[in-house]
Amino acid sequence: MVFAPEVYQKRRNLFAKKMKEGVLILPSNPESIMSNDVHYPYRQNSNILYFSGFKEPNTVLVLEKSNDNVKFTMFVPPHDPKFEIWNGRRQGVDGAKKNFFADEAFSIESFSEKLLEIIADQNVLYYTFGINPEIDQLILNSKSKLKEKRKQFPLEIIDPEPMIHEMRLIKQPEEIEIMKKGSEISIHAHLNAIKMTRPGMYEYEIDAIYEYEFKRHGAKRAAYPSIVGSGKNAVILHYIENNDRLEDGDLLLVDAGCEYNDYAIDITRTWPINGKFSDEQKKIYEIVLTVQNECIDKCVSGIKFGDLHNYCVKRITEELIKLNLLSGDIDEIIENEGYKRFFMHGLGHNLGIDTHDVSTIPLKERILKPGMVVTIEPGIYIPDEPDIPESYRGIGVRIEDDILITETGNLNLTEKLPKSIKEIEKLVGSAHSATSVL
Ligand SMILES: [Mn+2]
Repeated sequence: MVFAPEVYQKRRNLFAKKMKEGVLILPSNPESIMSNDVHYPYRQNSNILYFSGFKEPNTVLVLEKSNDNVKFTMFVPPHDPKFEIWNGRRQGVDGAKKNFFADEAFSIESFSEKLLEIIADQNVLYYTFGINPEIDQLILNSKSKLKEKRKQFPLEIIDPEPMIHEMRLIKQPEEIEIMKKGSEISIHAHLNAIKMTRPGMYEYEIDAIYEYEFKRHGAKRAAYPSIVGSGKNAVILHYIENNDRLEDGDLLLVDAGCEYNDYAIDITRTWPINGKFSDEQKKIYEIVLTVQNECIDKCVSGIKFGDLHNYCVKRITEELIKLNLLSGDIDEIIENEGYKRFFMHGLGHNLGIDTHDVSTIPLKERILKPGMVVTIEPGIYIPDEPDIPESYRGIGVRIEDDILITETGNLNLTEKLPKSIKEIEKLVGSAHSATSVL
């Protein structure tokens, strides 16, 4: 558990205040198989993390509200000495009550039977379909079972995610503290990767530096597979093969951040593998850096994020026209989305328990408010195509920082990671040893 149980209790009570009389059911993510009897490392559903901090799979949380009474019930994997010898300790029903403040707790094995009691004659069920197919099916099946017992299936089913996401959108001080620590760890990993970069290394070696630094400092894992794209791979937005050799003269783009105490960090830096930007690389890098800094300055409370995105599009388009990579009337290029050949993603996204946090909230429509954490990540990706001057082909640059909106402006959580051309050129390859020789 990342926070004291009272913190989660407060969040549940706040949700209960906003809900109609009825019941909220939150299922855990299913486990997934990597190979035969080996599972992928388990990651709990983000809403369960938010409302309980409980990390075990095969869990269901239930929050009932009636006559302004709130009851919190947990269904958890039961104690099982044999299982626990092989696979580790469980909280069990007693742990759920004692450590997680459940008013009632049961073995998950009794969920299908108890489910009928829980939803019978409730007017409203808050439930998100599509997270856990097994629980989806139990809920759907309960309709006819309740009918047989002459009980009523909930009249209204409401997806609770938009309500939960509104809560998760605004980070509380204790969450910000965690994100600051996660930022420090991620910054440290980037710094080491930049310092250790030398031509002839492989992308996976860089990837390994992040993995090592994240885990060494207590982060559970990378928040998402690290994108380590050298040369032309940098223009593939979600490149995660990370297999190629780092060539002298190319750029390296790394988009990587850790998951620390359940919260994601998301940082991108781009640097020259040999420590010196070419003229063309420098021109593209300067545009992205200038526009990114401008956008960060403007990323404050009261601004609509979509307007900031549009500003970014306009500035990038303007600069690409100056470089003759785009030609024609700026308004027409924007109208026809001609800029998308070089900048095809959004300016940023919400950040929190998920890397692309609170996905039911379209950030572009939102007015920024204190407590929100968003990424600012413009990029320019030049395709390897015959009509582009050869020296520009395959250049990909993205620079990304994580910005906390405050009452008075903003706080760049990842500001300490250098990004000016001068600083970057000084850092690259400055570590004494690159890699060990096998
Ligand atoms: Mn991002």
